Amino acid sequence: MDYGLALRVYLGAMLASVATIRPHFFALALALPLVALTSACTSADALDDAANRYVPAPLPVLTAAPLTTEVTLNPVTVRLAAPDARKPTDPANVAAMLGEGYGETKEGAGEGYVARTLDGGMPKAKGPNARLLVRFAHLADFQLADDESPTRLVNFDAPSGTDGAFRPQEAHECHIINALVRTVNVVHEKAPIEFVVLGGDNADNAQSNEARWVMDLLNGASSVECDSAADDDPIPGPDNDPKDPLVAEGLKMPWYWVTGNHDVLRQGNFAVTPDVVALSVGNNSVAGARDWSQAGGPILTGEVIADPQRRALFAKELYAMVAADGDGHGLTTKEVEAGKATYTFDVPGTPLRFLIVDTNAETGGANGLLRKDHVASVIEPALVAAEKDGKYVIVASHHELAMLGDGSGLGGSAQGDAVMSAAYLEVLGKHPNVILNLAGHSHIHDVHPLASKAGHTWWEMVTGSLADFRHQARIVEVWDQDNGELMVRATSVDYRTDDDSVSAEGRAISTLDYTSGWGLDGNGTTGDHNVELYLPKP
Ligand SMILES: [Ca+2]
Ligand SMILES: [Ca+2]
Ligand SMILES: [Ca+2]
Ligand SMILES: [Ca+2]
Repeated sequence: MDYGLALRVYLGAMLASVATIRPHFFALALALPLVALTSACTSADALDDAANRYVPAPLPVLTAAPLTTEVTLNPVTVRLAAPDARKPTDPANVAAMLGEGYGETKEGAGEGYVARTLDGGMPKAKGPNARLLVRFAHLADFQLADDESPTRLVNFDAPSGTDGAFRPQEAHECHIINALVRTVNVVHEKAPIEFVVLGGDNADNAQSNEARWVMDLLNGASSVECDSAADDDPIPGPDNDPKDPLVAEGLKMPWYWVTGNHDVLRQGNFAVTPDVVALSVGNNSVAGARDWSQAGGPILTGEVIADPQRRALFAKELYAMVAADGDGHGLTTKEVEAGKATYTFDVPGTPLRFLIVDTNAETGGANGLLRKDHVASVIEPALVAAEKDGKYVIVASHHELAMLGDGSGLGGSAQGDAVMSAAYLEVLGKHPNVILNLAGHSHIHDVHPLASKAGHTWWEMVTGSLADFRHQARIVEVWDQDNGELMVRATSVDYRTDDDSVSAEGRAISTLDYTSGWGLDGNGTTGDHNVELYLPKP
């Protein structure tokens, strides 16, 4: 059966209406056969003995990680105007296209900063005592996937609306995240990065093993193996394929949790229910998952080997996992019990306070959902307290302001108590101390001003994803210009692949996806990536 065709016929109109959320949109067909999927899981003896798995070797110490202001990395072959017809779900197509030169990148000139002011004028000259308040990294949308999971929907992958159902590089994301961590650590050595703020969609499919892998990669671990059920080894030997374990270097600074729709919803769209939990630990793939027992990991439907570690997580269970990990990454029992990862933290020695807002609709749907009670009882009091305490507020959430909705849309249902984008703009805009909104979700670097009716204007910055080419993080600095203004400087950075063949292969394959029109160029346009954003001091 052609699931993609069936899907397009079945939900064609809906496809058109939500195409703007394509990285998050793929799970359309789950409406189909949920109940039939909940068969019993196979016995644990189908899993390999952990003692037989490889012991990975640590990567050599990385010595340099230039920012994109110094050097850019660009695809050699670009054919965005004419998407290639060869589906990247077929490993033979990927191999053929790599052979034709797709996937190659070359270094280009660095790209300087674009200065942007709220009124379009020139920024004022800084004073003699301009001061850096904070330097942090924003890492958005890893979408780290258990690509062998029976809840995957690979057969729905298609250009445009459902192109997030499968990424040919998704198996490599584990090694890509480690490469990114390695890169951020070297950038940090040159100029300290105080902490990392995640962008949400850290995991792809609300699974327990995905969340564990994300945390192990960020924390550091002697072995992380993003390989569920059977221990696969598509290229025999250690350290040479995406299903091999790696030594996770771990970030040299604390990191703060932000929740995305893919962290708490099946495939980013569908509420976790007991049926979904049963399906996640079951052995039946209806819409396609990768089979890494075969060369190149072709797509399999039907019986797969079950793995109890794939269990889908309810939001409270996920937050309990995060809160129990290391320093809790911003979460405490309060957020766990509330089932909402909304919290604040201050940057010591500065007037900066972060307000992390959980914008996810646990009732389903990829768009953001804020409920009146959460705004009135948690968000608004946090804003009032910050103003009283003389703090400048950076609001970080997965969804940008324009991506809030009423909970409807694929997999969701309209909620009567939703605070829509226009209303939330006024909630934030009542407080002149709000200086920056920070978001992910759209997989493209984007920067724009926000203006409330109350007369407050500030910046919103969206960071592209680490799942898709160009796989860039942002390094963000906030400066007091000593002239009555603040300046937010954002610098994109590509992950380094030195001595790391698996993450290099991941980039090549994702570039191929990009060149064939099956993905996005997450770089936005000039003025959206390397930027200096000026605004008056509150
Ligand atoms: Ca795709
Ligand atoms: Ca496996
Ligand atoms: Ca393996
Ligand atoms: Ca191997």
